Amino acid sequence: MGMKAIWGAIAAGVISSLAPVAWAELPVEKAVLTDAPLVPPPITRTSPAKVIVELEVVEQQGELADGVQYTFWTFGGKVPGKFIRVRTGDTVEFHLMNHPDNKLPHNIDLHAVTGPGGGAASTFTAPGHRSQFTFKALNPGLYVYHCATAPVGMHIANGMYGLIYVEPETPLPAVDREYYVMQSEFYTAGSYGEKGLQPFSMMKAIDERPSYVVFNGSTTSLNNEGAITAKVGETVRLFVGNGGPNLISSFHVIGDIFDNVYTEGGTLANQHNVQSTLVPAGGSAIVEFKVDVPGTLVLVDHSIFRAFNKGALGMLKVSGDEDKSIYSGKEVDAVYLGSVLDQSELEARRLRKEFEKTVREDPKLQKLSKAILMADGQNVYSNNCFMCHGQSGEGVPGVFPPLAKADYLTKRAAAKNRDELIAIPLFGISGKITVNGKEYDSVMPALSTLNEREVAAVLTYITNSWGNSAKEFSVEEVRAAKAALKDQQVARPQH
Ligand code: HEC
Ligand SMILES: [Cu+2]
Repeated sequence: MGMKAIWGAIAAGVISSLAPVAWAELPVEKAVLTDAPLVPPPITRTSPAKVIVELEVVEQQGELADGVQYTFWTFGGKVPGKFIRVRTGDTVEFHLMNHPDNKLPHNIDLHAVTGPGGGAASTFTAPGHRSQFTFKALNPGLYVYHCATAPVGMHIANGMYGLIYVEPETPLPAVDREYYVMQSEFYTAGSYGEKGLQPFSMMKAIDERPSYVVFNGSTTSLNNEGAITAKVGETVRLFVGNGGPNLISSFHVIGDIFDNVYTEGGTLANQHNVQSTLVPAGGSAIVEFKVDVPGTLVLVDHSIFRAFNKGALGMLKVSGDEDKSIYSGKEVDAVYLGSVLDQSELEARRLRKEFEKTVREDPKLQKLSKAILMADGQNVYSNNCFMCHGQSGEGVPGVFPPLAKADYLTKRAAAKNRDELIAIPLFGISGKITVNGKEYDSVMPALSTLNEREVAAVLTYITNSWGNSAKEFSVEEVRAAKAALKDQQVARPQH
């Protein structure tokens, strides 16, 4: 075709659709893509651009939980996939590359796309190939993208999802911190915590019985070193996604209240002062809050067994100065007998106290005293420790160290000077410690409400349960340790 013929064809509208004249006039830029929990910087442009997005599909093995491996299928090498940020009106030239070492074809359905399959129809790509298509980001909002290759559920269940944020023309108000948090479930053949490389279970996925519910692709992603951070007084915006494939998230941050919620990832801050917000499978939400006091805020799916038994737990560590007018810490801890206790119950309590005292003071009854310490210790444990260390001292992999058959504990319980162990409930413990070969770098707060007898009881209990065994801790031993440790504590950092 000669030059004249080409212009003639354009004029006739024949090949105009192949020659994107308008696009050529737009400034061209390459999208900044980030791995969770990071978000690309806000867009400062005030007019549309042509944005090039290059996303590579990688099938690779990674850690789903401590000692638990999984073959993830990823957009960009991690779960969730890279965060993409464009602006309303932008023309997005999308390149999908399928790594030559991969075994399967993949594609991408971006919920931000107006067009067949959200792009899936144009991006079906075999291993070692690349596809390209272009779309105009017509609607602002926070959108999920995912693979839509059959069996779709399996591709999503293996990790193929992420978020694309289409900024409104008038951006949301500036905040101090923005983070990317995406919930999803994993359906492994083994149950929660079962070690080794875990295959995908189609049966569990169909039955919607996940072994894992996690934030950012593993039980440990958002914990300890992975925790997101902020300083007192700052505003935080979380871009929250839910890859599913099946469950709806009751997203909640323990210890704060959402000042603004952009429900379902839309552009309207349509609710204020919210405790938990629903995030649909294949949907999103934007939440904003100011952090007012220091401490660790805990991100959970408030379908709470998912948080404490399946991994849907993350941390936002807030540093800065206390404000006792907002949060005082515990102010009163006194005996409360209630109004319903009748005289006989009070009498029973008095007798029990008297009995315990007699037992303690009579050397012949010393043997019994351990049994009583154990019983009391079990009580103290279920009121103060089990929520972190587990009902049977099993801990939570990567988050809370175990007490059952824990070398850290048993070694110190057998030592001549057991002050180091006694210090843990009295003053808390933080920083790097190694328990049974696994490193923990977290914070256990001081349990300052426990009296000396309760400390002795709970230490006796944990060092003589679940396969542990040690000499009992007496009240006298705890009292002496407390006195000796008190001076040292002044020098220690407080958490
Ligand atoms: C809020 C959660 C939490 C509570 C409640 C809690 N702990 Fe801990 N505990 C931790 C964390 C986290 C660590 C590890 C700290 C570190 O990494 O330095 C730890 C460490 C320990 C250790 C040393 C490590 C090990 O596994 O042997 C002992 C012993 C211990 N805790 C006992 C207790 C006892 C007894 C109670 C109740 C009186 C208790 N904890 C309550 C979170 C908690
Ligand atoms: Cu796929």
